[in-house]
Amino acid sequence: MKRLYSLIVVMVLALFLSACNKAPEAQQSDEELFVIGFSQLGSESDWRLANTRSMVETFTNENGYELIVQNAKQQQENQFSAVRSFILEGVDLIVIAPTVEEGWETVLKEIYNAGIPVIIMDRSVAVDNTELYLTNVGSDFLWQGEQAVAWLEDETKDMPEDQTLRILHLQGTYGATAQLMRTKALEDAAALHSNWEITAQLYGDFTEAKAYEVMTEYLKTNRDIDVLYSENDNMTFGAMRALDEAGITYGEGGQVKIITFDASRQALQYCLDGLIDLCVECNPMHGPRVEELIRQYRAGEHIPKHVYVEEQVFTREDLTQEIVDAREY
Ligand code: GYE
Repeated sequence: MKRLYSLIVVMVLALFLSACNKAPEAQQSDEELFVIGFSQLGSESDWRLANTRSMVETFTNENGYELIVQNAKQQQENQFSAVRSFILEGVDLIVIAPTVEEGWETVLKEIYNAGIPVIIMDRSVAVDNTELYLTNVGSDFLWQGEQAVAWLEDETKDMPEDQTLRILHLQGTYGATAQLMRTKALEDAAALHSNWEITAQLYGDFTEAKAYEVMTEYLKTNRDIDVLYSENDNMTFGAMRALDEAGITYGEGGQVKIITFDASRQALQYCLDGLIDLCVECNPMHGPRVEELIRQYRAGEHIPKHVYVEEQVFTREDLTQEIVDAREY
């Protein structure tokens, strides 16, 4: 009995000591890590995968962060649930890459009331009270669309006025800033040029599979296309496959001029190979930019309400194999 008693005492003591040893350590590392809840809208494109990678590679434990990533699979409701779970977990900051612009007011207020700062990344949110988020970091999507349109104007400047330029327009997720602004640039330009005709607007939801499907269907009855204006690279790849199968040529010397957005490595390669005419850059490597904003926020520094990324356009003349190979995404 005495032996058993001392054994219990030893065990309890051992447990106590190990708890004493471990507790401060665990507490310390928990305290050190800055916890970020990241609501990523989906994994619909190469751009998106690169964007997620950039965030994961930036916000590592070694860098002092814990990143909780939730993939919303292109559904805004899933983003709402993700954000609410972040509030319950009591994260230090929330990053949202919003699917669409509308519908955020309520959930942003919930985050605000919980006292958690929010950074909007990539696309924007349409809310009256911009105090509900710290900042929005992303591309200037209207600028991108305007670059595409300016290039097309230049390309077609010698076209006779009575000849129609037939533009097929592949659109991304309706209501997403990237869709709204790229569409606006094209529609505004088409309204200014009496001989530009948007012959159809097809819904590709920013995915290769959807674009392939709608293009295949469309090409069964319509083959008169001069320009394909595609709102992202993956839709372009799907469209190229459909054009191939329909026996319609494109790119340099082909029937259809192709304009694409993102300028991912694969698209640049096609451009260098003469299959795509214009790549408008959309840079997904936001991790370091978001980190810098978080650093500024934690240091109590002033943060601009909107941070735009500098981007460029590429035609074949701007590219070499080295440039393509060095592309990060
Ligand atoms: O162009 C597209 C992605 O919002 C910038 O979304 C992003 C767009 C990008 O699916 O590839």
